[in-house]
Amino acid sequence: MFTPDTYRARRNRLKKDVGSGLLLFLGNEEVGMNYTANIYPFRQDSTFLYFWAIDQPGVAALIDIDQDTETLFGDDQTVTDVVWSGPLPALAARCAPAGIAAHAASSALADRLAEAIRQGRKVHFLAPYRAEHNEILSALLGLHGTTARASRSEAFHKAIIAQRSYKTAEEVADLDAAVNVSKKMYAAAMRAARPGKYEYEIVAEIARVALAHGGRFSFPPICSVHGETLHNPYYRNQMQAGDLMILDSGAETAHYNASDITRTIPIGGTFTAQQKLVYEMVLRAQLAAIDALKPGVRYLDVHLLAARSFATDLTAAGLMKGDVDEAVAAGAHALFFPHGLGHMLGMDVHDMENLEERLVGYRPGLERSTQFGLGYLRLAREVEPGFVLTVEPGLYFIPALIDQWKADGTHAAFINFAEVEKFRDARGYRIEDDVLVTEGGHRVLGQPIPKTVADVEAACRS
Ligand SMILES: [Mn+2]
Repeated sequence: MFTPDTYRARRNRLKKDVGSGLLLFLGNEEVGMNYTANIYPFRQDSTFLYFWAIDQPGVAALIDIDQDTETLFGDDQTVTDVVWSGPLPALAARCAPAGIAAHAASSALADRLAEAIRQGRKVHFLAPYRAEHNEILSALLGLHGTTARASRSEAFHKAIIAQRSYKTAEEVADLDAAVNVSKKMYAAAMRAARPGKYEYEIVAEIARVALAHGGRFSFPPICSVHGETLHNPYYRNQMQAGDLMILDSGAETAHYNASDITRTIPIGGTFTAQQKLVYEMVLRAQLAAIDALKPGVRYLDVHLLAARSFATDLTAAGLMKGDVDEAVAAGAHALFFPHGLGHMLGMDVHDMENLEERLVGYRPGLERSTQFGLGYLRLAREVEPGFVLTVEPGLYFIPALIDQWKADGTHAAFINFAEVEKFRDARGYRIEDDVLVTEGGHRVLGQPIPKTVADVEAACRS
């Protein structure tokens, strides 16, 4: 996607920001699903792609900041590899796209690291999110009595976050492209979501669109008429007229950028009066939250703005009572809105989550809340131009949670449980778009995807 100069500049900035020592990057390996040769779809680590541009398993890279060297480690294929997997460029050729100066056999990495450790030099590495990386790091670095996660380099994490948080014009263009694939996915889903169909038939429709654009899903879609279950990749419910389907899905482009979009779709093409009432509360909260986005605004405050919008509307509808600000401060709205407003988006659908949300979405002096609901907010810090994030408020009627709060009297001063009972079977509603923070404010990425009641109903009937 980029020229070798871009990758060199990214690595040079990294060296400058971390300052000294060695930077170790592990590419991802193939992982067996039920036996070694039957693998999960291979996905390279996003940080590895960002700095080294190599989308194949079996490679690692090392930067020696003090000696100003960069080395790619890997092995050329054997003839047997070629028989099964076809020919790949030699390791030397794989260095070219990212302008990597030197390469060596995989076996040389352990020696290089052992020498650095003997000399008492600092080897920076990232917290592993795969079990095999934990093992590889332990073996390479001789981590005794500690996990690789515990001894990861926070300085390395921070230096990567300092680059990946700010999307360049080229990256934004690719994120726009990802949302435009989503637009087609949602057009297909809204056309196909008819009474009598199964959820998996909708997933099949959107998979076809994602694959037909040379990419794939950016995460396993949530597609459910039980949207009140927040993560629900079940797909086996048959949809009935009057049901409401939450579809939360995304496309990954051929250049590894993700979209993450949610729409709530009436099965049969028309929202009932109660569904329309709740849906429009979510739409109002989402539009207000998007409208508030500009440089310097804390995303925590945008989350709370959405929460106040919900509390205001739910109070007007009789489901909540008392003072709106007090209700939100207490967290009473989380009975209906138990998750965060959104998260960073980029090459990862929860961008850089492996580098620790505390470092990506929070900062010293702004720590994560322990309150139910607010504690799930992944992004709270001030947003800046170049940030791409999701805005995804939702309202949910979760019978188990309603029953527990009612039995315990939780926030009884703010919740009108008798009225909530009338919405017991109203299920889940969420609307999500992807937004770029700009110097002047914000821009919703991609071409618009239907989200007013009238536009969604029209798309479902087309
Ligand atoms: Mn999301």
